[in-house]
Formats: sequence, structure tokens, C-alpha cells
Amino acid sequence: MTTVKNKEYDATSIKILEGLDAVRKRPGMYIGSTDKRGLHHLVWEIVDNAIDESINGYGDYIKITLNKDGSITVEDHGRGVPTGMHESGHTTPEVIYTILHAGGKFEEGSYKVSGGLHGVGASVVNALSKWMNVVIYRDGAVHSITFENGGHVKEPLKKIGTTNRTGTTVTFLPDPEIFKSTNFSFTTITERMQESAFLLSGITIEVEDEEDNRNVKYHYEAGLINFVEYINEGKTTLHKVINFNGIKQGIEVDIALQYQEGYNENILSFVNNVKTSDGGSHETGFKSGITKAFNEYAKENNILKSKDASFEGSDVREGLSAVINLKVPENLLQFEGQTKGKLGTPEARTVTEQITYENMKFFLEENREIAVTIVEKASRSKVAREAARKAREAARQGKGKEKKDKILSGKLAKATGKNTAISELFLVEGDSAGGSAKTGRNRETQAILPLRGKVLNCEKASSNDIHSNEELNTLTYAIGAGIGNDFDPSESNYGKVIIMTDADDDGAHIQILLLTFFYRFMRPLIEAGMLYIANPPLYAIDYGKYKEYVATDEELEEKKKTIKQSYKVQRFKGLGEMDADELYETTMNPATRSLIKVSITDAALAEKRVSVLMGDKVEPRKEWINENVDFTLEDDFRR
Ligand code: 28F
Repeated sequence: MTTVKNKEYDATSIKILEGLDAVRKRPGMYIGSTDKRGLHHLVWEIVDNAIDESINGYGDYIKITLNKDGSITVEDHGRGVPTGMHESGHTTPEVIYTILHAGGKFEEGSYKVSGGLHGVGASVVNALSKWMNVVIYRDGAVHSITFENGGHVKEPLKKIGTTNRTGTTVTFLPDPEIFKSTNFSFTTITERMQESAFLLSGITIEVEDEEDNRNVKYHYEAGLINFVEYINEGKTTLHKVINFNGIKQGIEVDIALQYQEGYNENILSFVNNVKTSDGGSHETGFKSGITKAFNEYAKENNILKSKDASFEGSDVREGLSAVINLKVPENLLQFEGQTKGKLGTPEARTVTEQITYENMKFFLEENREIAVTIVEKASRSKVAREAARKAREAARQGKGKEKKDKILSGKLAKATGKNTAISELFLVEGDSAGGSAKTGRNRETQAILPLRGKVLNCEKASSNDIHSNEELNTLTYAIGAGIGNDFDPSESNYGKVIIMTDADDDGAHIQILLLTFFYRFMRPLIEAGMLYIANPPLYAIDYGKYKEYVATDEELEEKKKTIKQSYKVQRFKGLGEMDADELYETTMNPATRSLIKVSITDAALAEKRVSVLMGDKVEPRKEWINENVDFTLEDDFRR
């Protein structure tokens, strides 16, 4: 193929480079951020193009490979990007991968599904890459084009071989000058790909990590039904997954749901295959539809008497897992919120409510036994809720105050200062470490609450058990900001709540149990960035007149190499082995300690993780931990 150089070609070349440069100057405008989230946006961008090609009916297989050199490859079996000349004098692939927004819409009448921040085009990915290579299999030929340094053509499009297949393969290396970290997370990618495979039943998505030799393949024939089965994996369910769908006012609604024995509600929603993490009108509609169907059914069957109060939404959602998927035409799409993760479209509420109500009402009438089981569950929730409300009212009238003080006295070592913003509450494993912490602390700003024994597993306990658990009540009173729906982080007695446990298995377990409690009952505390994990040292190294502390085996090995004299290593089996000063200096002193801030990058995933990790069946938990070794630090809780 010969490239015709002309004025037009030169003019577009300059515009192209200006465009790519604008992306490099302000990457946040195009991909949201340059942290891990932004880095993975690059992947979603390319994968979305492969998915769109598949949704349009071309190709049912997509593969993502994390390569050893840090680059990533996305491969599809679609038609392959056209390889002919564009009127500008550039080849079509060059145009698609260098002109901003080209490729946003593939062709007239086709269905571009991606939304939100994505769909900004493969050229943005190219602009933010050290290099990118595109290989196209089409019309019997294999073509390749390579770019470098943010979209400059390195090797123009040329034929490199013949083939009998079709498709597109894109490989790129994110530019380390743009991104804070260029390490892709296998977990982040597989979790999202599994979600896509659930939503696009029939297609196969494979993810391979060449560095760590990991490989997974997702393929689901029953879409949303399989999705809900997956969410409820390891839980005792009350019936088979219910699935219904409908279309009104051009909005398609597809819903799968299932009740399980536990108490947690887990609703995931999607619009045009993009997750709506903050819910929105469709979720609201779904909830009212469910509530209405159950209230009518219970009244018509005299389970709720006419004098009884109705079920509240929360009553009929205890133990409910559901996935909602909507297809909304472009002209009705409205997203809200900072991250555009919330559906605004008002029509979606009424449409989803009607479809949910009609189908659930019908299901309950046709399946009496299941209906009664769920309604009785809702009734128990209603009774517990009404009892809790009475207890709260009593507490507000002062009756609980004495009880609270009594529970706290002898356990909590309060801080003497009054400035809650700079006050810190340390939750300490065991009485002996609690003793050292009480002695060593800064009394003005640091309060200590020793925890005795194992914390209750909130994933398995009923709300009654949780509300009557002494250990958790003590903790709740100490923080002083309420619990559950009543929790308000601005009322917290402390600006930081810090979990301080031993650096062993027991300590890790207590951490998980506490995190489960905070996640379920004080989530706003996490969202406000007020929950931390202390990072105590594992070893002390004595040499000459020096003493240094390290937190991991790797650091210890590094340290040993640098010491040129004899030294002594001490391994701390627990916090209790450190004296008060040592504990303060290494783990509590704001000037020298390192804390891990607990963050929820994705509530739904955290939910799944917490359920799997804390649920009652052991097998899936083991499997899940094996598959996702980097559970705690890498993805969820950033250092
Ligand atoms: C690994 C990422 O990007 N796959 C893609 C296609 C297929 C077509 C296309 C893409 C043509 C003129 C824009 C093929 N044949 N995977 C991908 N597969 N783009 S991207 O066309 C782009 C348009 O301007 C394609 C016929 N029509 C479209």
C-alpha cells in the first residue's frame, strides 16, 4: 500500500498530534484520574470496543493478557478494524487510534453500549501509552501498525502475513510518566470481566497473567440467573432464582433475584451493561415494586391484619440478592453524581416499578410456599425493627445513658482532650497489649479500647444478636455516633478509629471481623476515610547502639544486607511483647507510625468479598482466597 502525501495529510497530521498532546497534558479530563483507577480505564476502553463488536454480532470470544513486560493485550474475534484508506490520506486504523473520538460510534444504526467515562476512544489510550501495537486479521491478511511516545506512528500500517481468521488485537504499555503506578491488577480485571460475561451471556472472556501464570475463563449461558447464583454462592437460599423481564416506553428491564437465609441486602444494577454503583431511579423503582407486591400479598392473605402497619422496604429486603439490568435508549439516558454512577432517568423508575410489581405479585400468587417463607422472614424483621425503635426512643430519653457509661467504665481509657477531630480511638487486641497502649499513649488525643476474645461474626449473626453483643455495643458507645441507619460519622468522638492487632493469623482474623462489622453497620465511617489499620513491626534489629524496626520479612532481609557489624534480631509474636514506649514509638506515634487507610473502591465487590470470606461454607471461601491472594492490601485497602 502506498501512502499519498498531500496537503490534507500534513494538515491532519498536525491536528492529530495537537489532539494527542492535549490528552497527555490533561489526562484526568479523559480518563478521570492517573491512579490505579485511571490506569484500568485504559483497559476498559479497549475491552469495550471488543465487547461492542461482539454485541453487534461479530465474535463471541475476547482475551486479555497481562504480559511479562508490563504491557497488556486485548484480542477479539470480530470483523477486524477496516484497513483501507481514509479520505484524509491516512489509513483507517491510524485515524481510529490517533484522532480523538474516532471510533466512538462504529457505524450507522449500530448499538454503542458503553457509557459513563468510557467510549472516549482508543486514541486516548494510545495518547497515554509508551507504545501501542494493533494487529488486524481481515480479508485473509494480517496487518500491523505501531505507535510510540503517545501516538506517534512508529511503523505505518503494513501487511505482515496471511490468515484465515478475523479480529483485532491491541497491545499497549501505559506511559510511566503519566501514571502513578503502571501495574495492572489481575483481580480488578477478572472481577470486571466476570461481570461483563454475566451480562453478555454466551460470550467467552479469558484473562491470562503471564507473570504469575494465572488464567481464568468466564462463560455464562444463563446471564443474570448465573450472576445471582454466584452472589449467593455458599449461602443457604430459600428458593430457585426468580427471573423476569419486560419492556415499556422503550426501556428494557431484566431482573434476577433470590432470597437467602441471612440478613444482608445485595442489589447490583446496570444500565446498558455499565454498572450503576450508586443506584438511581431503576433501583428505587425496583424497591418500591417489591415492597408493594409483598404488602398486597400479605394483606390479601391475611398475614398482615388490617390494623397492622405495612412492611417497610428494609423488611422485605433482608436476605435479598438481586441484579437489575436495563437497556435505556440514548435519548432518555441521564447519569448523575460525581462519578456518573447513578441513573437519573425518571421513566426508569416507573417502568422498573411496574414490571417488578406485576411479576413479583404473580410469582407470589403462584408459589404459595415460597411466598409464605419470605413473608414470615419479613415479619420477623418488622418485629425486630419495631423493638429496636422502642429501645432507641428510650435511650434518647436518657434511660440508656447510665447503662452506656457503666458498660464503658473499666474498659475504655478515654482521651483527655476535647477536640474530637484530632482524637484517635485504638481498638487493641487483648488486655496485655491494651495495658501497654494505655501506658504508652498520648493521653490528650489517644483513647484505648481493649477487645477481649473474638469479635462476633456479623455476616452470620442476626440483627438481634448483633445489637445485644456486649463487645460491639461497647465499641458503638465509645465511637458515639450511632449504628446502622442511625450512624452519623460527624457525631463520632474520634477523627480516626484505628484497628491495632497482632501481625499473625489471629490478628488478621480479628481485623476481618471488625471490618465486617464496620462495613455492615458503620459504612459511612469508612467512606469518610476515618477507619485505619495500625501497622506494627514484626522485627526489631539491635546493632551497636542502634535499634531499628521492620514490618515484613522482605524488609528484614534488605536491612540485614546493609548492616556491617554483628546484630541481633528480635521477632515480636504479638503487640504484648513490646513495652509501652516501644509500642508507642513504632505503632502509635503519629510522627513515626505508618497507618493503612481502609477504603472501599467498589462497594459491591467488597460486599462479595466480605460474604465469601465470612459466610458459613468453607470451600468457596478457600477457593476464593486462593484465586484472589491480593485480597487485603493491593486492591481494597491502600497504604
Ligand atoms: C481489541 C479491541 O477494537 N475491535 C474492533 C472493529 C470492527 C470495525 C470497526 C472496530 C470503521 C470506519 C470506524 C469492521 N468492519 N477490539 C476492537 N472491531 N472498528 S474496533 O470499525 C470502525 C469504523 O470508521 C468494523 C466493518 N465495520 C466496522
